[in-house]
Amino acid sequence: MAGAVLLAAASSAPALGVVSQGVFRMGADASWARGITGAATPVAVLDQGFGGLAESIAAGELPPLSSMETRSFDPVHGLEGRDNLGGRTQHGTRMAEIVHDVAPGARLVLVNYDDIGGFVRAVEWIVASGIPVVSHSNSILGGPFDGSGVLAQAVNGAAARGVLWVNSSGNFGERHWRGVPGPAGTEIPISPRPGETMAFGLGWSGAGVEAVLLVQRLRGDGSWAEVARSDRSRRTPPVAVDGGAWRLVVMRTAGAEVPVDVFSRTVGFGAAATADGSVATPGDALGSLSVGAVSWRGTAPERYSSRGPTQDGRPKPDLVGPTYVTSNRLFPGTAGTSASTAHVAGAAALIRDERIATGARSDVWALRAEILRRAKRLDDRAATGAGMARVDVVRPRVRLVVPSGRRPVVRVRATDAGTMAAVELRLNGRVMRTRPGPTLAQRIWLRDGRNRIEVRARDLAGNEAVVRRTVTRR
Ligand SMILES: [Ca+2]
Ligand SMILES: [Ca+2]
Repeated sequence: MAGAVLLAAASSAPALGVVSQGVFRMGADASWARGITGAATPVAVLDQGFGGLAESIAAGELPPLSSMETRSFDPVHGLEGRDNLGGRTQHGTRMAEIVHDVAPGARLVLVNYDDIGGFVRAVEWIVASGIPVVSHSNSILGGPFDGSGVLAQAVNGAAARGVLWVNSSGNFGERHWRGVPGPAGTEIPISPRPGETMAFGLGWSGAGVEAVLLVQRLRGDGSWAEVARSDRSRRTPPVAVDGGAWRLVVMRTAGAEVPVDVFSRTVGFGAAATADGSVATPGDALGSLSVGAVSWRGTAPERYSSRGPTQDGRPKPDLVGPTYVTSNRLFPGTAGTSASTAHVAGAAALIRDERIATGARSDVWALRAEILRRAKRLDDRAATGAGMARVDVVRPRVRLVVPSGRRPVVRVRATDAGTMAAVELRLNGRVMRTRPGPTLAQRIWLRDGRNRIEVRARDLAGNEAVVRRTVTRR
């Protein structure tokens, strides 16, 4: 009978979820091996909407609703919310799935908001609830982008009260323009596709300066008609494109000549785009741990990944996280700095738990410093900051066996608490064999005298062990 009950329970249990490749890239599994899963660190996933939540839970990609907490600051659409363009969205659900993949023991608190007012109320609620880590993968395109805007101040306030705020730097590397517009206006060419919905924002630093952004469409008579313009929030409403030729005009209407940043939610700026300074807000906040994007397979930052400096000259992002991952098999290839941010928030929960377990300080500044210290340095520091986020910073252990004789079969076995990437065998400086995974066996021909054998073993988090041995044959 017990067997039958067990069988019934197993067949009605949710299917096992898929785990993001970014988990292994960061070496989160090395923490799991020590029993660290984030159980001591609740994580708030703050987003605009959590569509598809029930389906995700049913698929085993999120815990049951009874073991999560939810809170909505969208009075119209509730937790389901709407995205920046007013559409239905599953964005928050994807982000929660990633945090859950990285830190499966962390209690998830799903919080959504509709706009700036809702964002500020959500931040206050998160701080009052004592949640130590926030994953926020969104940007607002109305500036300033110098860390002094309303959202940035809310984030700074949360950080000052003990919250590690992890924020996407944004996907605006090719959707950002910077220039000094005159009172007559400066044109920014755009080529939207029919069916696309556009939205834009702009920002500047400096008291007394005012600027406006116009969205214009070409008329049949060759003149330009205004379709939309930025409002006091320094954003345009969404504009649906039904064909035709379009352009933007950015115009300074008051104050000194200062650089103005223009951001686009969807259409790219092509050759007119400026990658530098493409961090929107609140990724610009001093109190934000801002995250750029690198494919989990590589080390080069994605072209779209926003990079600093901020309008006031500070470097951002602070680090990068893995992206283009699958955290739910129905949605392969979740991309952008969004996915990277959720990975880093999950990693923060694991690292905080480790610090608690070892009696180390677990406050926001100690935690932030350790996350940055553990990052794997990459090229292009302007786009990658301290480097690729990782949990595992321990090198693999390597066992190398070289039997006697002139033509021995050399055996290598690497062990690691994380996941092994590859082992490589060199003889007298030449690569003899490279194998994915932890083991390698290779017959080698030894020459008279001294032979140098070298093994390199690398885990997926990029920690490399090098073992060298000299063998002499006569
Ligand atoms: Ca998953
Ligand atoms: Ca390792």
